[in-house]
Amino acid sequence: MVVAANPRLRNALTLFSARDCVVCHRVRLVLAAKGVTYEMVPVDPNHPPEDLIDLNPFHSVPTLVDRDLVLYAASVVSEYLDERYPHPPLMPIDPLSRARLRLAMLRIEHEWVPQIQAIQHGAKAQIDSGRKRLKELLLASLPLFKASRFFLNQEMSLADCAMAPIIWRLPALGISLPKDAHPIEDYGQRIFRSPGFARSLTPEERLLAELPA
Ligand SMILES: N[C@@H](CCC(=O)N[C@@H](CS)C(=O)NCC(=O)O)C(=O)O
Repeated sequence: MVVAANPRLRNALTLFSARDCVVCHRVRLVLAAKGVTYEMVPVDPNHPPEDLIDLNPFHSVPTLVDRDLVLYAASVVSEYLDERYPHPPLMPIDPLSRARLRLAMLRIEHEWVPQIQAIQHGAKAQIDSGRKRLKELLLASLPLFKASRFFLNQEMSLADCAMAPIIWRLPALGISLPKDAHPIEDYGQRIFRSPGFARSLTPEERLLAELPA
């Protein structure tokens, strides 16, 4: 392992992150919600740097280095951060609610994020089907956005850290929602207004939508 020898990783906490990536944004939002200071190493995921190749067998971002610990996969990194920095807690305490939120995050990861990646990197047919599917997923979830202040929970949670970066990107992804889907926009505004959200954005991501005044 090359952590100790790498001068880039002298800081206690380092995050290898793309400049515009919905999955990296998820982890940056957790860090921002916790008020944790860290160093971001910007990565072009198509050309991962040597140190990331040494540290992570998948060469993927986000990758977190906390002294000798190297973590990858946004779900693993997010849950670690929530345990390592307990305040404010981003998971409820009862097992049922925790399980529901974990399942929601799994579905976001496996059903929603691939649509975004298709829209951002796919050919015309993939872009069109990605937009259609993402809109369907959003509209099918409308009752959940109406049901509570945050996603499936009354307090902000790790699931919001996975969901809000998607909602932030909707204008840039070319997805507009009908008027009766305003609870989704209202939900977005609630999260975008938190000071942590502004801090979670890279300069590139800041250009994708407008922060509320
Ligand atoms: N399952 C991974 C996926 C993250 C992901 O898709 N990252 C992209 C950038 S947005 C990436 O690193 N792609 C390059 C690769 O996987 O080699 C996670 O949860 O962290």
